Amino acid sequence: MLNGELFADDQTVGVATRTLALPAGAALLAGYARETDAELFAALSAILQEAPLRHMITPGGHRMSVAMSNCGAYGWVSDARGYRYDTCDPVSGAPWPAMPELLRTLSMQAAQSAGYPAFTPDACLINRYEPGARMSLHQDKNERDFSAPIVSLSLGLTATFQFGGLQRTDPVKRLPLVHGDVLVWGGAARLVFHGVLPLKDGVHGILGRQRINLTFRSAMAGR
Ligand code: MD3
Ligand code: FE
Repeated sequence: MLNGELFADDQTVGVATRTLALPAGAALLAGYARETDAELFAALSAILQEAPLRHMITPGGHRMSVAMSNCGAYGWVSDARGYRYDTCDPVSGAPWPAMPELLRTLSMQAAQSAGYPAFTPDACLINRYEPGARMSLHQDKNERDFSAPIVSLSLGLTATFQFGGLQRTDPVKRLPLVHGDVLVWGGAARLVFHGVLPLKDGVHGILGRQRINLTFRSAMAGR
């Protein structure tokens, strides 16, 4: 194919086309995790048995449509008191499950390929989208050190990701995120506004009617 790859679902979008849309500091590793998807899914299932997905409540009192959990030394949590990173799962009171070596290594190797060789994650946020779930435009600012990139891994159904600039009102671009894609957001791209449009219904061969996104973060470095 002249401009990229044929995806398992109905979509054909070239890697070159998707890469062109990205801001400086961001990198797309298209299909990077595809060949390890079965192992990744097994690792994920074990984590979610220990720390089940739940719909967190925003400080404003809204139930998030995305269900979340975490692994690693720190987990991102939201409740009436605000957004923060915590060592323990508020549901069980226990520490978040450890980050499996497979996930840690994958995120570090992806960061290295994208030009961030010093990246070491201490947090992994797990986002589960069912049809209709969405994430409104936001910046990720709860981490201590914005010089560290965020590495994201998409599994399951394709989502439409959108990203803009450093102001909420800046124009946005859209980018399909496909099963196995890894994106690295560092440098000037680290603080851009971004979100995910409502997930379209569909069935994925491994994950069924859902999309799971993992974001690897250096959240509390220095603590
Ligand atoms: C660009 N997650 O968890 S992943 C989030 O698909 C989040 O679940 C989305 O936004 C999802 O905070 C998007 C891609 C991503 C993640 C973090 C970023 C893009 C980013 C941080 C800064 C800039
Ligand atoms: Fe985000």
